[in-house]
Amino acid sequence: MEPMEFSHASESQITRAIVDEFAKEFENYVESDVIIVGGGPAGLMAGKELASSGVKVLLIERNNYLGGGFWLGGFLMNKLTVRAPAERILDELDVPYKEYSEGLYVSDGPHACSKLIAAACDAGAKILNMVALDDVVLHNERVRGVVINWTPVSALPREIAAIDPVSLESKLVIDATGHDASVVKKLEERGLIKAKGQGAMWVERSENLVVAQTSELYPGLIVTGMAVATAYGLPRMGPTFGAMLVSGKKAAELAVEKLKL
Ligand code: 48F
Repeated sequence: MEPMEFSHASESQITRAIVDEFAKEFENYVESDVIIVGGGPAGLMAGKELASSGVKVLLIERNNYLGGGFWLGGFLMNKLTVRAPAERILDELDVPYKEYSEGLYVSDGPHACSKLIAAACDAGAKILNMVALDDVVLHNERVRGVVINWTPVSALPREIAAIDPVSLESKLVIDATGHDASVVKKLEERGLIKAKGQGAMWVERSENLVVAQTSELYPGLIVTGMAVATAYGLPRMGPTFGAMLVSGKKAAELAVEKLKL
């Protein structure tokens, strides 16, 4: 490699670049069309589809990394499965896969996950990671946004970190928090809905039902992915991800329809 010298930038310029750009973007996304809570396969897929349709969409993820359970597939083995016809979504994302048996496809978790993250970002979905849902904004029996705090703050006991969160407004919120169904639980705490909790493993039943029941659970709140199973009492499905991708797509389609009303 040729000898090279990096361009000049002082320490203060680097700090200013980060602060300026973050502040501008954060201010812009204080109001969005859709806020997605949770950056696993369902949330990322919904984010990609919404951004591709021109919707202003912000995705909040409490971890530093995006992707949820999509990185590792099953049993720490870096392989994930999808069943037909969800391999078509892997095609759309340009993810390589192998047909293991008729209608059952296997792919590498890191490859599939990084392609999905890149697709959501390329489409224009904005991401706030290390940010956790603290509560929902609720006006006149409709979800109007989310209350958030930095994950390190929300992870500390209240007695040593009494730091108030901030609120972000949106026309719709999507709960894509997986098994936790964190947004749904905030409504349940107030007695507004009753989450049924997940049933035991039954992959064939679960995948179809999760997609079928991806819906607006409460005015202003759409559920997708495994949060659907927790909300509606559906069986678990384990390390197969077709329903997560298809449910994320369906959640985005529902949101686009509702934004038109
Ligand atoms: O768990 P996760 O991957 O949910 P999903 O998209 O997919 C489920 C599958 O991974 C798998 C399965 C079937 O294939 O059974 O488990 O439904 O991703 C959920 C994301 O939401 C984040 C969490 O860190 C993860 O990345 N999350 C959960 N609670 C919060 C949150 C919260 N309160 N605030 C912000 N992010």
